[in-house]
Amino acid sequence: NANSAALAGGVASAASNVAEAATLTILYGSQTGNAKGVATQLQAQAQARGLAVNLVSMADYKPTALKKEQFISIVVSTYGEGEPPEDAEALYEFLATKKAPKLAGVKIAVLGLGDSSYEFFCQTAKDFEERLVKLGAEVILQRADLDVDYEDHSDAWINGALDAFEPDLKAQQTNSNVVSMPMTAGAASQYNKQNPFAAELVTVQKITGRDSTKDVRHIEISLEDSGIQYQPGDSLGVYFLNDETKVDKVLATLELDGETQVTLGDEALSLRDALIERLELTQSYPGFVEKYAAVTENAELLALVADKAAMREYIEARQTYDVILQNPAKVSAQELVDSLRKVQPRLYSIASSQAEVEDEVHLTLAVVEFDGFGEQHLGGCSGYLGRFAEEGATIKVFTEHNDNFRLPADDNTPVIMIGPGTGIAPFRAFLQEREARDAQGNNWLFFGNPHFTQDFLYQTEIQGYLKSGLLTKIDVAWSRDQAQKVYVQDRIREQGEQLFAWLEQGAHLYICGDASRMAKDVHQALIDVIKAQGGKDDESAEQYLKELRSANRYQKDVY
Ligand code: 2AM
Repeated sequence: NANSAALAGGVASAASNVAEAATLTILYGSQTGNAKGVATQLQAQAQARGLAVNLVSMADYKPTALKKEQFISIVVSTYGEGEPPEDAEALYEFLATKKAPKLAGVKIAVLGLGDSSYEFFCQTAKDFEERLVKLGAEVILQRADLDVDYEDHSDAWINGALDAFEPDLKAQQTNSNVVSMPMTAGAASQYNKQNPFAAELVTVQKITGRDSTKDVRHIEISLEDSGIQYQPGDSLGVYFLNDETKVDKVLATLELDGETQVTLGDEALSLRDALIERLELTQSYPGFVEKYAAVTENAELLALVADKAAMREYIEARQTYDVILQNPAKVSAQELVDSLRKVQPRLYSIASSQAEVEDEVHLTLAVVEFDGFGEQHLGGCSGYLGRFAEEGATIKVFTEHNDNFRLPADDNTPVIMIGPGTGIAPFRAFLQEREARDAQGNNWLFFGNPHFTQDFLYQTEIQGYLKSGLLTKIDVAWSRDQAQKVYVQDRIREQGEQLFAWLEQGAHLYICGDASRMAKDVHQALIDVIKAQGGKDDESAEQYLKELRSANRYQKDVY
Protein backbone atom coordinates (compact mmCIF):
# COMPACT_ATOMS: atom_id res chain seq x y z
CA ASN A 1 0.00 0.00 0.00
CA ALA A 2 0.93 3.67 -0.17
CA ASN A 3 2.36 3.64 3.31
CA SER A 4 4.69 0.75 2.77
CA ALA A 5 5.91 2.32 -0.48
CA ALA A 6 6.66 5.55 1.35
CA LEU A 7 8.29 3.59 4.11
CA ALA A 8 10.53 1.76 1.66
CA GLY A 9 11.67 5.15 0.38
CA GLY A 10 12.27 6.33 3.92
CA VAL A 11 14.27 3.28 4.89
CA ALA A 12 16.35 3.65 1.77
CA SER A 13 17.27 7.28 2.37
CA ALA A 14 18.13 6.64 5.99
CA ALA A 15 20.38 3.82 4.88
CA SER A 16 22.24 6.02 2.42
CA ASN A 17 23.19 8.37 5.21
CA VAL A 18 24.82 5.54 7.09
CA ALA A 19 26.87 4.39 4.14
CA GLU A 20 29.55 6.92 3.39
CA ALA A 21 30.91 4.63 0.76
CA ALA A 22 30.02 5.13 -2.86
CA THR A 23 26.38 4.39 -3.32
CA LEU A 24 24.37 3.74 -6.44
CA THR A 25 21.19 5.75 -6.18
CA ILE A 26 18.32 4.19 -8.09
CA LEU A 27 15.54 6.64 -8.80
CA TYR A 28 12.32 5.30 -10.21
CA GLY A 29 9.21 6.94 -11.58
CA SER A 30 6.37 4.52 -11.97
CA GLN A 31 2.74 4.87 -12.93
CA THR A 32 1.46 1.33 -12.65
CA GLY A 33 4.38 -0.19 -10.76
CA ASN A 34 6.35 -1.71 -13.65
CA ALA A 35 9.27 0.71 -13.38
CA LYS A 36 9.28 0.25 -9.63
CA GLY A 37 9.45 -3.52 -10.15
CA VAL A 38 12.45 -3.26 -12.48
CA ALA A 39 14.15 -0.75 -10.16
CA THR A 40 13.66 -3.19 -7.30
CA GLN A 41 15.29 -5.95 -9.35
CA LEU A 42 18.21 -3.65 -10.09
CA GLN A 43 18.53 -3.01 -6.36
CA ALA A 44 18.46 -6.73 -5.55
CA GLN A 45 21.08 -7.54 -8.21
CA ALA A 46 23.33 -4.73 -6.97
CA GLN A 47 23.05 -6.02 -3.41
CA ALA A 48 23.86 -9.51 -4.58
CA ARG A 49 27.11 -8.06 -5.94
CA GLY A 50 27.83 -6.44 -2.59
CA LEU A 51 27.21 -2.90 -3.82
CA ALA A 52 25.66 -0.17 -1.70
CA VAL A 53 22.38 0.96 -3.19
CA ASN A 54 19.72 3.46 -2.37
CA LEU A 55 16.37 2.80 -4.01
CA VAL A 56 14.04 5.79 -3.93
CA SER A 57 10.82 6.75 -5.60
CA MET A 58 11.30 10.05 -7.43
CA ALA A 59 8.27 11.26 -5.49
CA ASP A 60 10.18 10.87 -2.23
CA TYR A 61 13.51 12.19 -3.49
CA LYS A 62 14.69 15.66 -2.50
CA PRO A 63 16.13 17.17 -5.69
CA THR A 64 18.70 19.07 -3.64
CA ALA A 65 20.24 15.70 -2.71
CA LEU A 66 21.45 15.45 -6.33
CA LYS A 67 24.49 17.48 -5.33
CA LYS A 68 25.72 14.57 -3.23
CA GLU A 69 25.26 11.84 -5.83
CA GLN A 70 28.06 10.17 -7.77
CA PHE A 71 26.20 7.27 -9.35
CA ILE A 72 22.62 7.43 -10.48
CA SER A 73 20.43 4.97 -12.27
CA ILE A 74 17.05 6.15 -13.50
CA VAL A 75 14.23 3.72 -14.23
CA VAL A 76 11.24 5.57 -15.56
CA SER A 77 8.16 4.87 -17.61
CA THR A 78 6.37 7.17 -20.02
CA TYR A 79 2.67 7.53 -20.23
CA GLY A 80 -0.02 9.42 -22.10
CA GLU A 81 1.43 11.73 -24.69
CA GLY A 82 5.06 11.28 -23.74
CA GLU A 83 4.54 12.47 -20.19
CA PRO A 84 6.35 11.44 -17.03
CA PRO A 85 4.43 9.43 -14.46
CA GLU A 86 3.04 11.63 -11.70
CA ASP A 87 5.66 10.37 -9.26
CA ALA A 88 8.39 11.68 -11.52
CA GLU A 89 6.93 15.06 -12.43
CA ALA A 90 8.57 17.22 -9.77
CA LEU A 91 12.09 15.89 -10.36
CA TYR A 92 11.57 15.95 -14.13
CA GLU A 93 10.69 19.62 -14.02
CA PHE A 94 13.36 20.50 -11.48
CA LEU A 95 16.11 19.18 -13.77
CA ALA A 96 15.11 21.70 -16.41
CA THR A 97 15.26 24.68 -14.06
CA LYS A 98 18.16 26.95 -13.17
CA LYS A 99 18.10 25.50 -9.66
CA ALA A 100 19.35 22.14 -10.90
CA PRO A 101 22.94 21.53 -9.71
CA LYS A 102 25.96 20.84 -11.92
CA LEU A 103 26.51 17.12 -12.19
CA ALA A 104 30.03 16.99 -13.60
CA GLY A 105 31.64 13.64 -12.80
CA VAL A 106 28.34 11.96 -11.98
CA LYS A 107 27.86 8.68 -13.80
CA ILE A 108 24.40 7.74 -14.96
CA ALA A 109 22.51 4.90 -16.63
CA VAL A 110 18.91 5.36 -17.71
CA LEU A 111 16.31 2.71 -18.43
CA GLY A 112 13.03 3.63 -20.10
CA LEU A 113 9.82 1.65 -20.10
CA GLY A 114 7.10 2.38 -22.60
CA ASP A 115 4.79 1.19 -25.29
CA SER A 116 5.98 1.51 -28.87
CA SER A 117 2.43 1.75 -30.18
CA TYR A 118 2.46 5.30 -28.83
CA GLU A 119 4.17 8.11 -30.66
CA PHE A 120 6.35 9.38 -27.82
CA PHE A 121 7.86 6.03 -26.95
CA CYS A 122 10.00 6.25 -23.80
CA GLN A 123 10.12 10.03 -24.16
CA THR A 124 10.43 10.60 -20.41
CA ALA A 125 13.54 8.41 -20.17
CA LYS A 126 15.08 10.25 -23.13
CA ASP A 127 14.33 13.59 -21.49
CA PHE A 128 15.77 12.54 -18.15
CA GLU A 129 18.97 11.41 -19.78
CA GLU A 130 19.23 14.55 -21.87
CA ARG A 131 18.63 16.80 -18.87
CA LEU A 132 21.19 15.01 -16.73
CA VAL A 133 23.78 15.11 -19.51
CA LYS A 134 23.14 18.80 -19.95
CA LEU A 135 24.00 19.26 -16.29
CA GLY A 136 27.31 17.51 -16.90
CA ALA A 137 26.54 13.86 -16.06
CA GLU A 138 28.30 11.13 -17.98
CA VAL A 139 26.34 8.24 -19.52
CA ILE A 140 28.03 5.03 -18.41
CA LEU A 141 25.74 2.66 -20.30
CA GLN A 142 23.61 3.31 -23.32
CA ARG A 143 20.00 3.94 -22.41
CA ALA A 144 17.60 1.13 -23.23
CA ASP A 145 14.02 1.88 -24.21
CA LEU A 146 12.03 -1.21 -23.39
CA ASP A 147 8.66 -2.03 -24.87
CA VAL A 148 5.64 -3.71 -23.25
CA ASP A 149 7.56 -7.00 -23.26
CA TYR A 150 10.18 -5.35 -21.05
CA GLU A 151 10.40 -8.37 -18.73
CA ASP A 152 12.20 -10.25 -21.50
CA HIS A 153 14.92 -7.60 -21.72
CA SER A 154 15.31 -5.90 -18.37
CA ASP A 155 17.70 -8.50 -16.92
CA ALA A 156 20.22 -7.92 -19.68
CA TRP A 157 20.17 -4.17 -19.12
CA ILE A 158 20.45 -4.57 -15.35
CA ASN A 159 23.52 -6.76 -15.78
CA GLY A 160 25.04 -4.30 -18.22
CA ALA A 161 24.42 -1.37 -15.90
CA LEU A 162 25.94 -3.13 -12.90
CA ASP A 163 28.95 -4.26 -14.96
CA ALA A 164 29.46 -0.62 -15.85
CA PHE A 165 28.99 0.78 -12.34
CA GLU A 166 30.68 -1.94 -10.33
CA PRO A 167 34.39 -1.11 -10.87
CA ASP A 168 33.93 2.58 -9.95
CA LEU A 169 31.67 1.82 -7.04
CA LYS A 170 34.05 -0.79 -5.65
CA ALA A 171 37.07 1.48 -6.14
CA GLN A 172 35.41 4.13 -4.03
CA GLN A 173 34.04 1.78 -1.45
CA THR A 174 36.93 2.12 0.94
CA ASN A 175 35.70 0.92 4.28
CA SER A 176 32.26 0.38 3.01
CA ASN A 177 29.52 -0.83 5.23
CA VAL A 178 27.24 -2.31 2.65
CA VAL A 179 23.70 -1.65 3.57
CA SER A 180 21.31 -4.46 3.20
CA MET A 181 17.79 -3.28 2.92
CA PRO A 182 14.75 -5.02 4.26
CA MET A 183 12.19 -5.53 1.54
CA THR A 184 8.79 -4.26 2.44
CA ALA A 185 6.81 -6.21 -0.10
CA GLY A 186 3.24 -6.66 1.01
CA ALA A 187 1.50 -9.99 1.11
CA ALA A 188 0.73 -10.26 -2.58
CA SER A 189 -1.60 -12.82 -4.10
CA GLN A 190 0.09 -15.72 -5.82
CA TYR A 191 -1.45 -14.62 -9.12
CA ASN A 192 0.23 -12.08 -11.32
CA LYS A 193 0.97 -11.26 -14.95
CA GLN A 194 3.20 -14.34 -15.34
CA ASN A 195 0.81 -16.57 -13.46
CA PRO A 196 -2.76 -15.37 -14.04
CA PHE A 197 -5.83 -16.87 -12.42
CA ALA A 198 -8.22 -18.83 -14.65
CA ALA A 199 -11.47 -17.10 -13.72
CA GLU A 200 -15.03 -17.61 -14.85
CA LEU A 201 -16.69 -14.88 -16.89
CA VAL A 202 -20.06 -14.65 -15.18
CA THR A 203 -21.89 -11.73 -16.77
CA VAL A 204 -21.57 -9.58 -19.88
CA GLN A 205 -24.28 -6.96 -20.04
CA LYS A 206 -24.63 -4.04 -22.42
CA ILE A 207 -25.32 -0.94 -20.36
CA THR A 208 -25.64 1.65 -23.11
CA GLY A 209 -28.97 2.03 -24.90
CA ARG A 210 -29.99 0.53 -28.22
CA ASP A 211 -29.45 3.85 -30.01
CA SER A 212 -26.20 4.72 -28.32
CA THR A 213 -23.11 5.52 -30.35
CA LYS A 214 -21.19 3.38 -27.86
CA ASP A 215 -21.23 -0.22 -26.77
CA VAL A 216 -20.32 -0.26 -23.09
CA ARG A 217 -20.49 -3.56 -21.23
CA HIS A 218 -20.76 -4.28 -17.55
CA ILE A 219 -18.61 -7.35 -16.92
CA GLU A 220 -18.66 -9.61 -13.89
CA ILE A 221 -15.88 -12.13 -13.31
CA SER A 222 -15.74 -14.66 -10.49
CA LEU A 223 -12.56 -14.86 -8.41
CA GLU A 224 -13.92 -17.75 -6.38
CA ASP A 225 -11.22 -19.91 -4.79
CA SER A 226 -8.43 -17.61 -5.97
CA GLY A 227 -7.83 -15.83 -2.66
CA ILE A 228 -7.31 -12.64 -4.69
CA GLN A 229 -7.88 -9.47 -2.70
CA TYR A 230 -8.10 -6.12 -4.39
CA GLN A 231 -8.89 -2.59 -3.30
CA PRO A 232 -10.95 0.14 -4.95
CA GLY A 233 -8.56 1.93 -7.29
CA ASP A 234 -6.81 -1.28 -8.39
CA SER A 235 -6.88 -2.61 -11.96
CA LEU A 236 -7.54 -5.98 -13.45
CA GLY A 237 -5.16 -7.41 -16.06
CA VAL A 238 -7.04 -9.48 -18.63
CA TYR A 239 -5.63 -11.88 -21.21
CA PHE A 240 -7.73 -12.44 -24.31
CA LEU A 241 -7.93 -14.51 -27.48
CA ASN A 242 -7.58 -13.08 -30.94
CA ASP A 243 -10.49 -13.29 -33.37
CA GLU A 244 -10.33 -16.76 -34.97
CA THR A 245 -11.87 -15.57 -38.22
CA LYS A 246 -9.11 -13.01 -38.63
CA VAL A 247 -6.42 -15.51 -37.68
CA ASP A 248 -7.69 -17.91 -40.33
CA LYS A 249 -7.63 -15.09 -42.86
CA VAL A 250 -4.01 -14.39 -41.98
CA LEU A 251 -3.17 -18.08 -42.44
CA ALA A 252 -4.95 -18.21 -45.79
CA THR A 253 -3.37 -14.97 -47.01
CA LEU A 254 0.14 -16.14 -46.17
CA GLU A 255 -0.65 -19.67 -47.39
CA LEU A 256 0.50 -21.10 -44.08
CA ASP A 257 -0.72 -24.25 -42.38
CA GLY A 258 -2.03 -23.49 -38.88
CA GLU A 259 -0.87 -26.90 -37.66
CA THR A 260 2.79 -26.12 -38.35
CA GLN A 261 4.75 -26.32 -35.11
CA VAL A 262 6.51 -23.14 -34.05
CA THR A 263 8.51 -22.17 -31.00
CA LEU A 264 7.88 -19.24 -28.73
CA GLY A 265 10.66 -18.82 -26.22
CA ASP A 266 11.27 -22.40 -25.15
CA GLU A 267 7.74 -23.54 -25.84
CA ALA A 268 6.49 -25.46 -28.88
CA LEU A 269 2.93 -25.03 -30.14
CA SER A 270 0.97 -24.84 -33.36
CA LEU A 271 1.08 -21.66 -35.42
CA ARG A 272 -2.69 -21.25 -35.16
CA ASP A 273 -2.64 -21.51 -31.37
CA ALA A 274 0.25 -19.09 -31.18
CA LEU A 275 -1.66 -16.58 -33.30
CA ILE A 276 -4.89 -16.95 -31.35
CA GLU A 277 -3.51 -17.07 -27.84
CA ARG A 278 -0.05 -15.66 -27.65
CA LEU A 279 0.79 -12.98 -30.19
CA GLU A 280 -0.25 -9.37 -30.66
CA LEU A 281 -2.44 -9.02 -33.74
CA THR A 282 -4.62 -6.02 -32.94
CA GLN A 283 -2.55 -3.18 -31.51
CA SER A 284 -0.08 -2.15 -34.19
CA TYR A 285 3.40 -0.83 -33.50
CA PRO A 286 6.47 0.09 -35.57
CA GLY A 287 8.50 -2.91 -34.39
CA PHE A 288 6.30 -5.37 -36.24
CA VAL A 289 6.29 -3.38 -39.47
CA GLU A 290 10.09 -3.22 -39.32
CA LYS A 291 10.53 -6.94 -38.79
CA TYR A 292 7.87 -7.92 -41.29
CA ALA A 293 9.36 -5.53 -43.84
CA ALA A 294 12.75 -7.12 -43.34
CA VAL A 295 11.62 -10.74 -43.75
CA THR A 296 9.31 -9.99 -46.66
CA GLU A 297 11.63 -7.45 -48.31
CA ASN A 298 8.53 -5.41 -49.03
CA ALA A 299 9.71 -2.12 -50.52
CA GLU A 300 6.73 -0.07 -49.39
CA LEU A 301 7.07 -1.22 -45.81
CA LEU A 302 10.83 -0.74 -45.91
CA ALA A 303 10.24 2.86 -46.96
CA LEU A 304 8.12 3.39 -43.86
CA VAL A 305 10.95 2.24 -41.65
CA ALA A 306 12.96 5.20 -42.84
CA ASP A 307 10.15 7.72 -42.40
CA LYS A 308 8.95 8.10 -38.83
CA ALA A 309 5.97 10.32 -39.57
CA ALA A 310 4.71 8.07 -42.35
CA MET A 311 5.17 5.03 -40.11
CA ARG A 312 3.13 6.67 -37.39
CA GLU A 313 0.30 7.44 -39.77
CA TYR A 314 0.45 3.95 -41.21
CA ILE A 315 0.17 2.10 -37.91
CA GLU A 316 -2.45 4.46 -36.56
CA ALA A 317 -4.80 3.50 -39.39
CA ARG A 318 -4.21 -0.23 -39.02
CA GLN A 319 -4.29 -3.16 -36.70
CA THR A 320 -1.45 -5.63 -37.01
CA TYR A 321 -3.84 -7.97 -38.90
CA ASP A 322 -4.26 -5.30 -41.56
CA VAL A 323 -0.52 -4.94 -42.08
CA ILE A 324 -0.31 -8.67 -42.83
CA LEU A 325 -3.51 -8.96 -44.86
CA GLN A 326 -2.53 -6.01 -47.03
CA ASN A 327 1.00 -7.28 -47.60
CA PRO A 328 0.86 -10.97 -48.47
CA ALA A 329 4.30 -12.49 -48.86
CA LYS A 330 6.24 -15.70 -48.64
CA VAL A 331 7.22 -16.09 -45.03
CA SER A 332 7.68 -19.19 -42.95
CA ALA A 333 5.52 -19.89 -39.93
CA GLN A 334 8.47 -19.30 -37.61
CA GLU A 335 9.46 -16.06 -39.35
CA LEU A 336 5.94 -14.75 -38.84
CA VAL A 337 5.99 -15.71 -35.16
CA ASP A 338 9.41 -14.12 -34.68
CA SER A 339 8.26 -10.84 -36.16
CA LEU A 340 5.27 -10.53 -33.81
CA ARG A 341 5.51 -9.57 -30.18
CA LYS A 342 3.82 -11.46 -27.38
CA VAL A 343 0.32 -10.33 -26.59
CA GLN A 344 0.10 -8.18 -23.50
CA PRO A 345 -2.82 -8.38 -21.11
CA ARG A 346 -4.97 -5.25 -21.05
CA LEU A 347 -5.54 -3.39 -17.81
CA TYR A 348 -8.96 -2.13 -16.74
CA SER A 349 -9.88 -0.05 -13.71
CA ILE A 350 -11.91 -2.24 -11.39
CA ALA A 351 -15.53 -1.14 -10.99
CA SER A 352 -16.39 -2.98 -7.79
CA SER A 353 -15.45 -3.25 -4.12
CA GLN A 354 -15.00 -6.60 -2.46
CA ALA A 355 -16.81 -5.19 0.54
CA GLU A 356 -19.88 -5.37 -1.72
CA VAL A 357 -19.23 -8.10 -4.32
CA GLU A 358 -16.94 -10.39 -2.28
CA ASP A 359 -15.25 -12.85 -4.65
CA GLU A 360 -16.28 -11.11 -7.84
CA VAL A 361 -14.62 -8.38 -9.80
CA HIS A 362 -16.55 -6.01 -12.10
CA LEU A 363 -15.39 -3.98 -15.08
CA THR A 364 -16.91 -1.22 -17.19
CA LEU A 365 -15.69 -1.89 -20.68
CA ALA A 366 -16.16 0.12 -23.87
CA VAL A 367 -15.98 -2.13 -26.93
CA VAL A 368 -13.53 -0.53 -29.33
CA GLU A 369 -15.06 -0.73 -32.80
CA PHE A 370 -14.28 1.03 -36.06
CA ASP A 371 -14.46 0.61 -39.80
CA GLY A 372 -11.25 0.30 -41.72
CA PHE A 373 -10.68 -0.73 -45.32
CA GLY A 374 -14.35 -1.61 -45.64
CA GLU A 375 -14.31 -4.01 -42.73
CA GLN A 376 -15.36 -3.98 -39.11
CA HIS A 377 -12.46 -3.85 -36.67
CA LEU A 378 -12.73 -4.64 -32.98
CA GLY A 379 -10.34 -3.95 -30.15
CA GLY A 380 -8.43 -7.06 -29.11
CA CYS A 381 -9.50 -7.44 -25.51
CA SER A 382 -12.67 -5.37 -25.57
CA GLY A 383 -13.85 -7.25 -28.67
CA TYR A 384 -13.13 -10.59 -27.05
CA LEU A 385 -14.71 -9.83 -23.66
CA GLY A 386 -17.57 -7.76 -25.00
CA ARG A 387 -18.52 -9.73 -28.13
CA PHE A 388 -16.88 -13.14 -28.49
CA ALA A 389 -16.50 -14.65 -25.05
CA GLU A 390 -19.57 -16.42 -23.76
CA GLU A 391 -20.75 -16.29 -20.20
CA GLY A 392 -19.12 -19.23 -18.44
CA ALA A 393 -15.89 -18.89 -20.43
CA THR A 394 -12.54 -19.06 -18.65
CA ILE A 395 -10.62 -15.77 -18.63
CA LYS A 396 -7.06 -15.37 -17.38
CA VAL A 397 -6.81 -12.43 -15.02
CA PHE A 398 -4.65 -10.89 -12.30
CA THR A 399 -4.93 -7.77 -10.18
CA GLU A 400 -2.55 -4.81 -10.24
CA HIS A 401 -2.30 -2.58 -7.23
CA ASN A 402 -2.47 1.10 -7.80
CA ASP A 403 -1.41 3.02 -4.74
CA ASN A 404 -1.76 6.23 -6.70
CA PHE A 405 -5.53 5.96 -6.70
CA ARG A 406 -6.90 5.39 -3.26
CA LEU A 407 -9.84 6.53 -1.18
CA PRO A 408 -8.85 8.72 1.77
CA ALA A 409 -7.95 6.66 4.82
CA ASP A 410 -10.28 8.83 6.87
CA ASP A 411 -13.91 8.00 6.09
CA ASN A 412 -14.97 11.50 7.08
CA THR A 413 -12.95 13.11 4.30
CA PRO A 414 -15.08 14.37 1.40
CA VAL A 415 -14.26 13.16 -2.12
CA ILE A 416 -14.84 14.71 -5.53
CA MET A 417 -14.88 12.18 -8.38
CA ILE A 418 -14.62 13.22 -12.01
CA GLY A 419 -15.27 10.26 -14.30
CA PRO A 420 -16.92 10.75 -17.69
CA GLY A 421 -17.53 7.71 -19.90
CA THR A 422 -15.96 4.50 -18.62
CA GLY A 423 -14.04 6.74 -16.21
CA ILE A 424 -16.99 6.02 -13.91
CA ALA A 425 -15.56 2.55 -13.17
CA PRO A 426 -13.35 3.16 -10.11
CA PHE A 427 -15.94 5.52 -8.67
CA ARG A 428 -18.54 2.77 -8.65
CA ALA A 429 -15.95 0.84 -6.60
CA PHE A 430 -15.39 3.88 -4.34
CA LEU A 431 -19.12 4.29 -3.72
CA GLN A 432 -19.61 0.60 -2.98
CA GLU A 433 -16.70 0.72 -0.56
CA ARG A 434 -17.84 3.87 1.18
CA GLU A 435 -21.33 2.49 1.55
CA ALA A 436 -20.06 -0.77 3.03
CA ARG A 437 -17.84 1.12 5.45
CA ASP A 438 -20.70 3.44 6.36
CA ALA A 439 -18.28 6.30 5.63
CA GLN A 440 -19.67 9.68 6.63
CA GLY A 441 -17.58 11.83 4.28
CA ASN A 442 -19.45 13.58 1.45
CA ASN A 443 -19.25 12.16 -2.09
CA TRP A 444 -19.58 14.29 -5.21
CA LEU A 445 -19.63 12.77 -8.71
CA PHE A 446 -19.14 14.46 -12.07
CA PHE A 447 -20.23 12.27 -14.96
CA GLY A 448 -20.54 12.88 -18.68
CA ASN A 449 -21.50 10.99 -21.81
CA PRO A 450 -23.26 11.78 -25.11
CA HIS A 451 -26.95 11.25 -24.29
CA PHE A 452 -28.94 11.05 -21.07
CA THR A 453 -31.36 8.43 -22.40
CA GLN A 454 -28.68 6.18 -23.93
CA ASP A 455 -25.48 6.62 -21.98
CA PHE A 456 -26.22 7.11 -18.30
CA LEU A 457 -24.02 4.22 -17.09
CA TYR A 458 -25.23 2.63 -13.83
CA GLN A 459 -28.16 5.08 -13.74
CA THR A 460 -30.32 3.02 -11.37
CA GLU A 461 -27.51 2.44 -8.90
CA ILE A 462 -26.46 6.08 -8.97
CA GLN A 463 -29.99 7.30 -8.44
CA GLY A 464 -30.28 4.87 -5.53
CA TYR A 465 -27.12 6.30 -3.98
CA LEU A 466 -28.49 9.82 -4.38
CA LYS A 467 -31.72 8.81 -2.70
CA SER A 468 -29.98 7.07 0.18
CA GLY A 469 -27.72 10.07 0.67
CA LEU A 470 -24.48 8.19 0.02
CA LEU A 471 -23.99 10.37 -3.03
CA THR A 472 -24.13 13.95 -1.78
CA LYS A 473 -24.13 15.61 -5.17
CA ILE A 474 -23.96 14.70 -8.85
CA ASP A 475 -23.32 16.91 -11.86
CA VAL A 476 -23.86 15.45 -15.30
CA ALA A 477 -22.81 16.68 -18.74
CA TRP A 478 -24.76 15.18 -21.66
CA SER A 479 -22.51 16.35 -24.42
CA ARG A 480 -24.87 15.82 -27.35
CA ASP A 481 -28.28 16.49 -25.83
CA GLN A 482 -28.17 20.10 -27.02
CA ALA A 483 -26.72 22.01 -29.93
CA GLN A 484 -23.63 23.05 -27.99
CA LYS A 485 -21.29 20.45 -26.49
CA VAL A 486 -21.31 20.36 -22.71
CA TYR A 487 -18.50 18.53 -20.90
CA VAL A 488 -17.65 17.75 -17.28
CA GLN A 489 -15.21 20.66 -17.24
CA ASP A 490 -18.09 23.03 -18.01
CA ARG A 491 -19.92 21.69 -14.97
CA ILE A 492 -16.75 22.09 -12.90
CA ARG A 493 -16.54 25.75 -13.88
CA GLU A 494 -20.24 26.28 -13.11
CA GLN A 495 -19.75 24.70 -9.69
CA GLY A 496 -16.52 26.56 -8.99
CA GLU A 497 -17.56 28.15 -5.72
CA GLN A 498 -18.72 24.92 -4.09
CA LEU A 499 -15.90 22.90 -5.54
CA PHE A 500 -13.30 25.25 -4.12
CA ALA A 501 -15.10 25.22 -0.77
CA TRP A 502 -14.93 21.40 -0.73
CA LEU A 503 -11.21 21.53 -1.49
CA GLU A 504 -10.65 24.03 1.28
CA GLN A 505 -12.47 21.63 3.58
CA GLY A 506 -9.97 18.92 2.74
CA ALA A 507 -11.73 17.06 -0.07
CA HIS A 508 -9.75 14.57 -2.15
CA LEU A 509 -10.02 15.00 -5.90
CA TYR A 510 -10.00 12.14 -8.42
CA ILE A 511 -10.02 12.06 -12.21
CA CYS A 512 -10.52 8.92 -14.27
CA GLY A 513 -10.94 8.52 -18.02
CA ASP A 514 -9.50 9.84 -21.26
CA ALA A 515 -5.95 11.13 -20.91
CA SER A 516 -5.41 12.86 -24.22
CA ARG A 517 -8.13 15.48 -24.00
CA MET A 518 -10.45 15.16 -21.02
CA ALA A 519 -7.87 15.01 -18.22
CA LYS A 520 -6.05 18.05 -19.63
CA ASP A 521 -9.23 20.08 -20.07
CA VAL A 522 -10.39 19.16 -16.58
CA HIS A 523 -7.02 20.16 -15.15
CA GLN A 524 -7.38 23.55 -16.84
CA ALA A 525 -10.92 23.95 -15.50
CA LEU A 526 -9.64 23.21 -12.00
CA ILE A 527 -6.93 25.82 -12.43
CA ASP A 528 -9.52 28.35 -13.55
CA VAL A 529 -11.72 27.58 -10.55
CA ILE A 530 -8.83 27.88 -8.11
CA LYS A 531 -7.79 31.19 -9.69
CA ALA A 532 -11.26 32.67 -9.58
CA GLN A 533 -12.28 31.38 -6.17
CA GLY A 534 -8.92 31.56 -4.42
CA GLY A 535 -7.86 34.90 -5.92
CA LYS A 536 -4.71 33.33 -7.37
CA ASP A 537 -2.66 33.74 -10.51
CA ASP A 538 -1.77 30.86 -12.85
CA GLU A 539 1.38 29.96 -11.03
CA SER A 540 -0.07 29.84 -7.54
CA ALA A 541 -3.12 27.93 -8.80
CA GLU A 542 -0.74 25.31 -10.27
CA GLN A 543 1.09 25.32 -6.96
CA TYR A 544 -2.19 24.73 -5.14
CA LEU A 545 -2.86 21.62 -7.24
CA LYS A 546 0.75 20.49 -6.83
CA GLU A 547 0.37 20.64 -3.09
CA LEU A 548 -2.85 18.66 -3.31
CA ARG A 549 -0.98 16.10 -5.34
CA SER A 550 1.91 15.88 -2.87
CA ALA A 551 -0.62 15.35 -0.12
CA ASN A 552 -2.15 12.54 -2.22
CA ARG A 553 -5.31 14.58 -2.47
CA TYR A 554 -5.29 14.89 -6.27
CA GLN A 555 -5.09 11.53 -8.01
CA LYS A 556 -5.52 10.50 -11.62
CA ASP A 557 -6.21 7.23 -13.37
CA VAL A 558 -6.19 8.24 -17.01
CA TYR A 559 -5.58 6.27 -20.18
P1 2AM B 1 -18.51 13.80 -27.19
O1 2AM B 1 -18.14 12.43 -27.63
O2 2AM B 1 -19.96 14.10 -27.40
O3 2AM B 1 -17.65 14.89 -27.75
C1 2AM B 1 -17.39 10.39 -22.57
O4 2AM B 1 -16.71 9.94 -23.70
C2 2AM B 1 -17.83 11.81 -22.74
O5 2AM B 1 -16.69 12.64 -22.78
C3 2AM B 1 -18.62 12.08 -24.00
O6 2AM B 1 -19.76 12.79 -23.65
C4 2AM B 1 -17.68 12.91 -24.84
O7 2AM B 1 -18.33 13.88 -25.62
C5 2AM B 1 -16.94 13.63 -23.74
N1 2AM B 1 -15.73 14.32 -24.19
C6 2AM B 1 -15.16 14.37 -25.42
N2 2AM B 1 -14.07 15.16 -25.42
C7 2AM B 1 -13.96 15.65 -24.17
C8 2AM B 1 -13.05 16.53 -23.53
N3 2AM B 1 -12.03 17.08 -24.19
N4 2AM B 1 -13.26 16.80 -22.23
C9 2AM B 1 -14.28 16.25 -21.55
N5 2AM B 1 -15.17 15.43 -22.08
C10 2AM B 1 -15.02 15.11 -23.38
